[in-house]
Amino acid sequence: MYTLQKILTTNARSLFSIFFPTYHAASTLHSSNMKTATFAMGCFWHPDALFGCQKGVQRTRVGYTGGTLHNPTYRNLGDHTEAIDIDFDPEVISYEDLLELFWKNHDPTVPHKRQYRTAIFYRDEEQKALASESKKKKEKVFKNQILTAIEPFNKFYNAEDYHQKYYLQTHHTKLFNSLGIKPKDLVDSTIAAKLNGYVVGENTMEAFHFDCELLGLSPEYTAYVEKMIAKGKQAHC
Ligand code: MHO
Repeated sequence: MYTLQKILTTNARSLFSIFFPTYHAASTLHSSNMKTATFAMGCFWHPDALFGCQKGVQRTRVGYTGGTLHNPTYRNLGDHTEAIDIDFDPEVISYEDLLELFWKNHDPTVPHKRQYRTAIFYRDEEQKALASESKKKKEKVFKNQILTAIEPFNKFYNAEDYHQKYYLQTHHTKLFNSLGIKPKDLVDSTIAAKLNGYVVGENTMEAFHFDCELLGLSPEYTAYVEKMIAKGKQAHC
């Protein structure tokens, strides 16, 4: 329990996390309504940013899946593929919405080595049906053959900490350090997922302003993120 004295001596961010626990730096999921989607669409840094800042996405992890090697690493990937795990609230963003973003943000007709192949790893029969249906629809839109594999989800291995929220960690160090989040906690942090997307222009100013207060950023960092969004899309893999 927080005593009044503790509340008065605590800093603004901790206060914020008392009132908005889901946005706490290392928040964990309590809602039984959360679902997870898993996609592969090339280098995983960009999808981490793209999905992380969508409304209704609680947290993301980049990692390796779709293969058989135990405990793969970036340097020893075996037969795995770079992928993104997305925890989302289906009442705010649907699996269909996520699929739309998936198709729109890579070219599923271009062949790549297994590390970067295009794939949807479904976690239940409903996701399988929705993924197959949307692939069929997209076949009418794309000129070339869609190469996206639709496979059952098996095991997801988190990538190394330095790959999580890569743009925020690597290119926006001052902002990242100001959050006081340890690299190992980035896979659980909603605020890091959001900011990692906003700093590379993956969502609109309007969406940021909606999130802004909840993110609890100082005016200085709010202005910084606005400047980044105004630059437009900046994610490079
Ligand atoms: N071009 C990037 C790809 C990284 S990605 C996580 C690199 O070689 O560093 O596969």
